[in-house]
Amino acid sequence: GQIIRLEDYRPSDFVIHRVDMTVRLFEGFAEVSSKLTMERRAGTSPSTALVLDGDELTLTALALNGTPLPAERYAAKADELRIEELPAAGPFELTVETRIAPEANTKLMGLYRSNGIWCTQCEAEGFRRITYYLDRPDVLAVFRVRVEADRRAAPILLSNGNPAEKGPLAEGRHFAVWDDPFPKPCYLFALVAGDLDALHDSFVTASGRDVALAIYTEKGLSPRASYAMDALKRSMTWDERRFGREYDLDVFSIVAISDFNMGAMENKGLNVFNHRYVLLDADTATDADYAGVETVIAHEYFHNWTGDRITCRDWFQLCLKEGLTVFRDQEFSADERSRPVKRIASVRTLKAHQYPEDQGPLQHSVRPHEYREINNFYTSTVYEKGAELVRMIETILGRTRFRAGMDLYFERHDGEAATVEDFIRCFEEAGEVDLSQFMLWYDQAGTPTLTVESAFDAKAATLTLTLRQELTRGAAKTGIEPMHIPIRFGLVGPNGEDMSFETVSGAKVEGDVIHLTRREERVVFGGLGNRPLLSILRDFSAPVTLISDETEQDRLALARLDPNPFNRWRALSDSVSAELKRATESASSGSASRINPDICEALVSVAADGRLDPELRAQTLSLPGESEIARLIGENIDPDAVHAARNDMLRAVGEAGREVFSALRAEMANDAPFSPAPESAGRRALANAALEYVAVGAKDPAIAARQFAAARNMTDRLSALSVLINHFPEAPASVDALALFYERHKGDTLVMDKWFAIQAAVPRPETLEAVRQLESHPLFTLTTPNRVRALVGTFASGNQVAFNRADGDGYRWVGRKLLEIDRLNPQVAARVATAFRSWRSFEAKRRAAAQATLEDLANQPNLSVDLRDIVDRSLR
Ligand code: B3K
Ligand code: ZN
Repeated sequence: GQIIRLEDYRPSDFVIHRVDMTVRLFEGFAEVSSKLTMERRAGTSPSTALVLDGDELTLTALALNGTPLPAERYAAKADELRIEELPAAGPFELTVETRIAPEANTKLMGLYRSNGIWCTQCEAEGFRRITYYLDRPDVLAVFRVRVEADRRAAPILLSNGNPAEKGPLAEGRHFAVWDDPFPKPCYLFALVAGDLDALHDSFVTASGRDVALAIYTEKGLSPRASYAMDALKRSMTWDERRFGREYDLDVFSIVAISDFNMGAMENKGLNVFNHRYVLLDADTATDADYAGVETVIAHEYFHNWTGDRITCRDWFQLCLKEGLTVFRDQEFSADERSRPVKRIASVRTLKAHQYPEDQGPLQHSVRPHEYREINNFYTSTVYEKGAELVRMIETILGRTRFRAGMDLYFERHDGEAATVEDFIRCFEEAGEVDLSQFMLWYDQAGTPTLTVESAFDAKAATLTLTLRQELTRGAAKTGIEPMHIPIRFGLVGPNGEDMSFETVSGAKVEGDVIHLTRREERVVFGGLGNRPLLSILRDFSAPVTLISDETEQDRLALARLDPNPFNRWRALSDSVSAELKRATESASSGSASRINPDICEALVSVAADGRLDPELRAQTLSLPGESEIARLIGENIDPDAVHAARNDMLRAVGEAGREVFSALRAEMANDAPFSPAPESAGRRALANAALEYVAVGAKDPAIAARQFAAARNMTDRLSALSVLINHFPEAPASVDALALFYERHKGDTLVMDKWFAIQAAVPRPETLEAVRQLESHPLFTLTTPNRVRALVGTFASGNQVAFNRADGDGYRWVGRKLLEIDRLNPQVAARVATAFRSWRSFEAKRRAAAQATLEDLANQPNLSVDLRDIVDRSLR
């Protein structure tokens, strides 16, 4: 594991124009023959050797222009093929043959087999596990791929691009040839072969081109792909309308695979998905699953332009495709569903995942400067914070100029491997703005703090804001310079309308955006007859930590009056957070405290407000999670106190809103057949939020048990089951429900993942023992990433109380599992290990225990580069 640095980037010595590949699949092995048409790059010295990347490869043949190369001309190692004395100028053909073992590939990178299906995952560096190649994103080539396999084992043979030829071969075998006319880096290569079912459909693009759509699944599961197909077609339409982007091949296929390291992969024309982001129906999937499928389908499809047509020059530019594509999928969901609800959900995700990352030892900038293992940088900083940066550009430019910048980007860089600078330059030109200061957002890590003080002068009729930004963490490495922070705002009058002001001076203000560009600036609004309520950072216009001098009273007033729905939510949720923080502090000091009834009342009245979208009400009612509360406290955290405080609040609100919540459950009930539409999902979300308050308020599992028994869809069933086992873990009703759930769904892999996960999430120390039992359950396996994430991942990242048990046993158990997982699948191990990232913020005893486990891991001789990188950085 060497350190790779952005500053060391230089282009490859050779270029590859085209790749003609034949992959012959057999039981137990595969033969790969790849003919590379390549050339020395102009300016490369004629004596420079060609060094192709490999990873656990065995070379079986090598030829130059059709003639086998003598042994002294090359050196083949598992991780590198070095060839000397290649032609000084002009194209040549290199034929490289390797033999690989997909069945033995437990890392699930390269070509592997999942439930009998041959499939590939090449991003970031998996292609080098298939054949020797220049495995870097700035080497773009056109691919023609021939796949051969036994006709019975693999009636379906797929690769990127358009179908070219197919036909029979001797001995019951057959072949198919695929042609991808768009030059691409090898990380976008894909191959799938197997006995698959398909759901077919079609799409006509804006310019009238016919596209054949297909979603391939394991046998018998294709009916469950219909929502995914619908989401795909909506994504295609949306990208035409919103960004003018049409699809460009004759076919677009998605394959759902059960063993997959992450969510999905945007291979050109042939996306490969973790089946959890494809397969859905009312009986097995929750509303959250439906929303997740819609998002991931859209995300991978949008990559066709932001990722495939325009790719990244090097892996440091990862946010160029990922941040931008997350921004695009968030916009899609906002347009398809409710914009404020989507914004609230995205901000909650950002705070739950990216903020702790940015505030702990795994902190890195959106564009990292160095890495040991690139797969560890597919992080929420690159993805979610990366999306926030794109959103800030839109806020700074306004929607029209932002679109012009995107148009320029597509036009100028189509077919290229670009950089963040290339991207930013398009907006500078199209928007006629200087974004050089804005670039700091890409290179300075950490969450800036934005402090806002306001002073109203009645005599002068002015409101003066003093705005200050501060960035502390990451300072040593990157320096800290003030950034350009766009702050959307409004001055809310007594009747809940935005007041207009007559004059403004100080920092630059454009429309409803203040541009803070210095460490500290003032803004003075004049001509204000009475004191407005300041609604600041509307729609969360910048990813900062906001500290304002607003009072509790101001917040509760804003929660009622602010015309900006996001900030109404923000105001109340900040009150709730402050109260939870206070309650936690008094719980850890052992003193009893009462939850502020005003806050409970405010929550109950939002719940009862029939003018509000049910899903928005559900969002408001959903309290911050325990790790979010812990993050707000920041140091010396006692997770048991956090848990107690959060439960006290649930109970207090449940008691205060007893009638309202019961009435809501009845009002939101729906006899119509299941629909995944956002309106129906919103009603279920509100009803299920109410269920938890009713059950906790009444200290009675019976209501949840009844809902569990009567439920006609997975959302209602799983919500009831979670309330039962989280709040009444010992109750017979809970034990029975868990067993019934198992009996009903034990044949369904995706539902069994839920069954493992909800048990791993039960917030009490005893969950460790439960999880250790589940480890020996016949359905548990360490070789399927989804199952590992469901049990070990949920325990480590989704269960503050049990993972951070005071005796350190939670850490030790996860540490042992990490070693076992690492031997099979380093990427999954590394991902699970990030659960330790906040270890320094716990109280001393836990801190010491976590450190001991991490040090134990660090002292292991045979850790993968992936896991070692996370462990070392966590200890740093
Ligand atoms: N680009 C892939 C992620 C690849 C992860 C490699 N370790 C999926 C996505 O972001 O769309
Ligand atoms: Zn992506």
